[in-house]
Amino acid sequence: MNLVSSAYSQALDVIAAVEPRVAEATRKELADQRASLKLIASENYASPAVLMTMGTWFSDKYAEGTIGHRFYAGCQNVDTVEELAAEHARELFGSEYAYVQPHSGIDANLTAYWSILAHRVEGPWLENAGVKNMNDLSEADWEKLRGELGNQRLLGMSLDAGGHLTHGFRPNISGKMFHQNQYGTDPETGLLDYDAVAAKVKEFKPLILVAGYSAYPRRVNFAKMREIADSVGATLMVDMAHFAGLVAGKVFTGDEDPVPHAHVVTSTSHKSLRGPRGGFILATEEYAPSVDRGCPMVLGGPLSHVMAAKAVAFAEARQDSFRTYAQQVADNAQSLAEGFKKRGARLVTDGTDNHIVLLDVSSFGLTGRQAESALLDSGIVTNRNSVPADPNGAWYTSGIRFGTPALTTRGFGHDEFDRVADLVVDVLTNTEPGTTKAGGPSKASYVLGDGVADKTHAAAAEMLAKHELYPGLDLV
Ligand code: DSN
Repeated sequence: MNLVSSAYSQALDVIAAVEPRVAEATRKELADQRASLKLIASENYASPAVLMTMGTWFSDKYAEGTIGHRFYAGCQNVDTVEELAAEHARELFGSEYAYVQPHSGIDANLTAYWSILAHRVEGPWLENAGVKNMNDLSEADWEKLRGELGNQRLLGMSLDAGGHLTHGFRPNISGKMFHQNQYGTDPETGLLDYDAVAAKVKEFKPLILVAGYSAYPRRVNFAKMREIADSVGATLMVDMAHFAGLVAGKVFTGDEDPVPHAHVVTSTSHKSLRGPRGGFILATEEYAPSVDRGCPMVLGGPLSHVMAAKAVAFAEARQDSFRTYAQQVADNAQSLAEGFKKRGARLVTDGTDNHIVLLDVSSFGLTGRQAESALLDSGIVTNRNSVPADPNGAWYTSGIRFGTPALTTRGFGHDEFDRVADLVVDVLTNTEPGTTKAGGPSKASYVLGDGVADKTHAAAAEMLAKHELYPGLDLV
């Protein structure tokens, strides 16, 4: 038995001795992940080295504060791994500063927002009031400052155009703490219209312009977005959570690389970047001191075991093989999109040039919810997603979002993604909308044709068998 098999088998025995049901669910999760076509655009498979780094005693250590300046004693080893993660991130992305403490993408965005507010609003306030620290402000000044912080303008991409809910959408705190507004995409092409964004920025005059997306299947010109932000003195913040792997792998370079153009860049580490579940922030030197205040300003104590795993993942992403992987992710998305188009399916923006393909399933007479469920029954794991001006709203939706990072990690190539398109189209063609219990039209229920799920499972299993997840990992 190889080292990884033996390490995990023994670890599961240790867990089973305390709570066997957790050990069993963990084994089953591996089996389930191995047995399905994972096409969720925000998921991937981290390496055993990354996964194992998360399972250590670093989890037991409190380390609030920053490298070398902790609120707890005994953080010398946490300092080592946090500095390694930050150093690898700086080198990987060519950024002036990296902050690796955020626990998730939402935490990274919230930390970035407060850091920008601290830099742009609180800093000048303190200077005007002639005090060094917020705690030294008078009660009256405090009151006024609170009002100003809470009334800043934020402009981001709208959710149904592909933006993320943390970009000012109402159910998220960003939509409540800011005076927010959104830019969309061209109603005809579904593409970003930079002139329209520029006009909206001139009219709305945001303090923060957010670029980045979680469901837009195209590249963004960040040099143009910076020009637009500069036209009103806004801070450009780019959320690259989805495409960080394509930036790290040098698929997005020049104007498409956000790091040289944005003041602040936020990200997750677990999507196309293939690291542990977590977040991080890159920034210019100018913003670094306020981002560095993330914990305890916004964040709870850093997860030292995850920061250690970020260091391992970023080291992996600095290897040449990661560039090959990232290019394959983009090439496979092209193959998937072409595969859909040649079978008559409708795509938002008519294609892709990143890792996302957004299929408009209304052409199959289905809602996103119905399509997502029918695909899941057939062993194809995706998620439903709004399309621009979606008549079915954000819950039922009219779209299915596909992503190539996970199956590319398993070794799927061009022809296999064409076959995936074939299977998806076959399932959706053979799915009919169902009815409610009372017999009326339903946006959720569906009827899958006889034998379709079994046939698709069998075809998927054949492909998956050629590309085992974690080859050589055999649990005993
Ligand atoms: N959950 C991530 C995604 O699926 O895109 C965003 O938070």
